[in-house]
Amino acid sequence: MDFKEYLKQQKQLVDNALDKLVPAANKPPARLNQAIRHSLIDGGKRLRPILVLAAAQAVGGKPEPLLPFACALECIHTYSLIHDDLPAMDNDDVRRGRPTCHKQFDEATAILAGDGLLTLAFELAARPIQDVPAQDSLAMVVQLSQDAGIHGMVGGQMMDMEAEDREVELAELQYIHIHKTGALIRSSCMAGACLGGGDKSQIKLIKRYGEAIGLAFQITDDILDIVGDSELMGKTIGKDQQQAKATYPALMGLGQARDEADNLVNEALSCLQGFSADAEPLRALARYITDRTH
Ligand code: GRG
Repeated sequence: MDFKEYLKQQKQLVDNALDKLVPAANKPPARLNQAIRHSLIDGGKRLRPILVLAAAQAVGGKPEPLLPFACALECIHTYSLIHDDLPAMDNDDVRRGRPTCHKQFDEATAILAGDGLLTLAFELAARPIQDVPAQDSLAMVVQLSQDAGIHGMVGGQMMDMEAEDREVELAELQYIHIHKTGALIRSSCMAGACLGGGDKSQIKLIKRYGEAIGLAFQITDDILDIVGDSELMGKTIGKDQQQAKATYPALMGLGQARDEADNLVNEALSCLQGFSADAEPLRALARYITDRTH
C-alpha cells in the first residue's frame, strides 16, 4: 500500500468531518468557536482518529460510520494540547506551527476552548452508530472516559507534574508515559476494534497493539525532542533537556531508547499476526510511530 497517500486521504476524511461537526466560527459564542477552530482545524497528524478508522478496518468493519467517534478522540487530544500549553502547565508559545491558543486569544478563552472540546467529544462519542449495538457504544464511551480522565491521561499529566525536579526511575517514567500518552492511543484502537464489530479476541489483541504503540509513540516523542526539527514539528523542541525532565533518552541514552521503541513496535506487529490484509493500514501505522519525523 502507498502509506503516504493513505495517511493523506485519512487525514482529509477526518479534517472534513471535524469541520462539519464543530460549530462554525461565526456562530455564537464566536470567540470561543474561533479559539476552538484555531487549535483544532487543519492541524496535527490526526493519528488518534486515523487509528480508530484503521482498527475498524482491521476487523472487517466499515470505518466511515465511526467518524464522529474518531473525531471525539481528536477533540480530546486537542483539548489536552491547549491546556498543556497554558502558562500554568508547559507555558508554550507555538503549537501545530501556530501561536498556542492562549497566545492567540487569552488564557481564559483557552481554558474554555479546552473545556468546550472535551465536552463536545463526549457528545460525539455518544452518538448512535449505524449497525453498532448501543451497549458496545456505551462500553466505549466508558472506556474513553477512563482513558482520558483520572485513570488515564489527566492522571498521567498529574504524575508527570509531580515528578518534575526529582529523580525518576524507569518504571515510574514508563507508568507516566503509559497514562499520559498511551491511554488515549489505546482507547482509539479499542474503539475502532469494538465499534467495527471485532470479536473479543480481536479486541484484546488490538488493545495490546494500542498499548505497545502508545508507549513507543511517547518514547519517540522524547527522542524527537532531542533530534527533531522544531519547524517540522510545529512546536518548541529541546524543552525536556532544558527542564532536566526524565525521558527515555535521558535515562538510557538515545540508542537504547530507539531500541526500546522498535521492540514495542515489533510487539504491536506481532499482535496483528493472525489478522488479514485488512490490517495492513494498522501495521503501517505501527511502523510510522517510530519512523516519523514530527
Ligand atoms: C490533561 C492538560 C492535560 C494534559 C494531558 C497529552 C498531554 C497530557 C499533554 C500534551 C503535551 C504532550 C507532550 C503530550 C504527550 C503526547 C504527545 C506527544 C502529544 C503530541 O501528539 P501528536 O504528535 O500531535 O499526535 P499532533 O499535533 O500531530 O496531533
